[in-house]
Amino acid sequence: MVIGTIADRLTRGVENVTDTLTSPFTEPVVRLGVTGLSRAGKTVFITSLVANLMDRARMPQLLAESEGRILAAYLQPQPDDTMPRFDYEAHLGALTSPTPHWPDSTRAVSQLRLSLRLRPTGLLSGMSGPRTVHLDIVDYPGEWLLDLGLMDKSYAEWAEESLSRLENRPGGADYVAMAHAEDSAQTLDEVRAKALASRFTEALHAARNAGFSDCTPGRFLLPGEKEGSPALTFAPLPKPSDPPRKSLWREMERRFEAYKSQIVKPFFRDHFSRIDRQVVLVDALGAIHAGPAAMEDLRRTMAEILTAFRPGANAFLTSLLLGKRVEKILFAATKADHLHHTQHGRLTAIMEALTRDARDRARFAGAETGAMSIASLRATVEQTLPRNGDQFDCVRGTLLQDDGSRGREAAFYPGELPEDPARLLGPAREGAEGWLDGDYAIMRFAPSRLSLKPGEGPPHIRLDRAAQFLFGDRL
Ligand SMILES: Nc1nc2c(ncn2[C@@H]2O[C@H](COP(=O)(O)OP(=O)(O)OP(=O)(O)O)[C@@H](O)[C@H]2O)c(=O)[nH]1
Ligand SMILES: [Mg+2]
Repeated sequence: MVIGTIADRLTRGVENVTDTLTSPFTEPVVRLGVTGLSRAGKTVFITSLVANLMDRARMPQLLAESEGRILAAYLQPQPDDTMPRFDYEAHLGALTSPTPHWPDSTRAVSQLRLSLRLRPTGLLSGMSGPRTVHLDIVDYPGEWLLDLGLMDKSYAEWAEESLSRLENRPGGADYVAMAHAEDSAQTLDEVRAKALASRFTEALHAARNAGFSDCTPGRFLLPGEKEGSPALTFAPLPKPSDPPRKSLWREMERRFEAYKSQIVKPFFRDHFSRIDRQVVLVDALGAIHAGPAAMEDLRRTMAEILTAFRPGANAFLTSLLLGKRVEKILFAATKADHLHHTQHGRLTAIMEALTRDARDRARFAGAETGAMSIASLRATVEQTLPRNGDQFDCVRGTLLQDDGSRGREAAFYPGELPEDPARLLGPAREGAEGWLDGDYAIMRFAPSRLSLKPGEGPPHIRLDRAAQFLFGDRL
């Protein structure tokens, strides 16, 4: 255990040294992390960002582009042999096909390297040739960050906490009863272990669906490629007085430790700790539509996820990062094309309020933070329509049917977001059942059919500003 920790530190230390030693001579790399809860819009964000960096006519707010300094952008082979490549071509294919559709849900970490050739700036610009900056974009599920809290816990501690939490949650009592009925001092029986793990997973899903966010282990909700392995086949059990070796309890303990060391730790060590810039995507509109409970859950989950960006809060992470930190974090409310632009400012204010605690802490840790409302792929156009003597600022697009097919075109008015975010966050915190000021509707729009001119990427809202905030200073 101790040896493992020391060895980890050494490897990380050596990596840091080589990074700084070679950086003046090799080409600089910016590692951009893209995260968010499931369905927040990560895949569409990365796909559209890359497409718009390759064809930049829609990126005027990216300074290097407006100053004419980007000479070329091209995809490179994957720098990490062990990480799956982000399937850019398939996702872009879905969005730009003659019957465009949203890309499939993704379940694990993946990465893509985009390289930019830049005209040099500064005093020596006349004397040196173009330089290259590599942008490594890493897509990973926000749910995985919830596991950070497990690293400083033993199995016995975690099991006790989990059981007492589950007791009062919908769908939890059944599992707790099952766990207490189990004689965990008996020798492990794999069939029992599997049954416990699967009932426990069901209980976590039920809690999650009922709006609870602290549902660890995160991989039980989003398993990634390790689904079914022993490290994912454990569950919390009360500790018997003196559990013998090879007993069910001891085996669960061993698997919990394996989960930490073989699943959680490699993710933080190999991927998370190397991120320089981070964008956190949030489907705030979806939560507003779903009501106060969903909004409050989103706020709590975000606060929990974002402790990962406050390294001092966790001993494990502190030892891994060795002082390195994320330099910039952007909190972006996605799918802003569901709103007329006159409401984007309000959505941004809600986003800021939603992540206020977390942003204050991140700032304290030295990272620059920002909030924005964006649409990675604009699926609507704006339209103002008269109704009952009033004017309504609507958006118009092709509706997406429940079966996923394209429906008719329609104009849609989502309701008016309050100017003061407290009008939403206050009732949410207090457990209100519905919004006071009426409902916020949401439609699912299908991506529009695109007819792009040469040099044009897919239509978006503020993706260029997001790019400028995240890595514009490095170009
Ligand atoms: N209108 C609109 N909808 C969007 C936009 N971005 C994402 N969506 C919607 O949100 C859904 C989820 O987007 P993804 O990019 O797949 O989200 P994700 O975070 O990668 O989801 P997982 O891979 O399941 O974790 C899409 O299928 C779209 O319906 C956008 O810019 N505009
Ligand atoms: Mg995805």
